[in-house]
Amino acid sequence: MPISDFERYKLTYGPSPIEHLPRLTKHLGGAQIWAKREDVNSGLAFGGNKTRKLEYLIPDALAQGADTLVSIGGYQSNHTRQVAAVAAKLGMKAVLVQENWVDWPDALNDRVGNIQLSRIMGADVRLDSAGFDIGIRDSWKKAIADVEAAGGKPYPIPAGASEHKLGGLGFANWAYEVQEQERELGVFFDTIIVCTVTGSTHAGMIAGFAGQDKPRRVIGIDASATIEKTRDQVARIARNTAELIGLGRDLRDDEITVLEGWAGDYYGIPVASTLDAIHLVGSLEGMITDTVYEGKSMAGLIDLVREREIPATSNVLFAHLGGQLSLSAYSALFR
Ligand code: 1AC
Repeated sequence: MPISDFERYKLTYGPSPIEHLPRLTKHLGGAQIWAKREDVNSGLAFGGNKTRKLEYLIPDALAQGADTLVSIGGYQSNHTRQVAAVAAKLGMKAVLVQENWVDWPDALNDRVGNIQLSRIMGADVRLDSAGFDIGIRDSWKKAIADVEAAGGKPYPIPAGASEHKLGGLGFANWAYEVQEQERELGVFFDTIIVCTVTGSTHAGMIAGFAGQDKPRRVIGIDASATIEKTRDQVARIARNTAELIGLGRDLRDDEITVLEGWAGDYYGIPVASTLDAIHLVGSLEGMITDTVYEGKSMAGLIDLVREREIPATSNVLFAHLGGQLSLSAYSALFR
């Protein structure tokens, strides 16, 4: 059925703003660069891309009579922070498995930033020593079973909401929101740049844009450093989402692009290009990006624009997904 027929529980302010980045555009000397700001999309603990996805999961959770959202991520997961906020707002409980996804030596990595906010919002935060993996984890299944054993009604939400059947809908709808904003702005964004790790943000966009008349490039920049897993996951979720919203055809392989080259060796560990990108957009535009997600996708955008892989005639839309709340765990890099 069309995306407009899916039930949506409003957690965001409405369409997220799109703004031109004139100083960054001038500095790079090529394509026009714009940003769509999911980092300011909601008042719920600073929002972000997962808040938009949760708008489509919450009606299902409520219909099932769930009382506890059970999810998983790294210590500095933005996703689990947004799950905690939504649970608090709806008077539900949140159980969050927080794995040691990033081998990062900051002594406050499991105390500041996202995880601090989740604790403030009353979530049951369970630290787990397991490392990074975007797949389904036993620790999460155990947390779901624990809630059931205690007489609760869990609603399972996998990492990033990505492996959830409705996880792609939030960003399929984003594609239609962009189309509407293009009409108002009188601009067509021929290229979209988005950070991709667990995949459903990028996959949802691919499915949503595939149903529109004018073709455009939706470029995912890998930040997982496990590129094959991310590519497979994006393709699978994009195809499932396309079917769910009634696209009526299979997605072509050339509609699914995940580029590597900016993740470094590990998820969550910034490299020189990440830090350069963070400083550049911060100093030119006052726009804050982070070491895990948007610093890496912005580094990709900068290179693609500079190298004219994205032509100078293009209008590029950078999807800011709101990863910056982990920055305080990386303070040593910004002294
Ligand atoms: C990896 C899903 C992810 C997060 O914030 O936990 N983006």
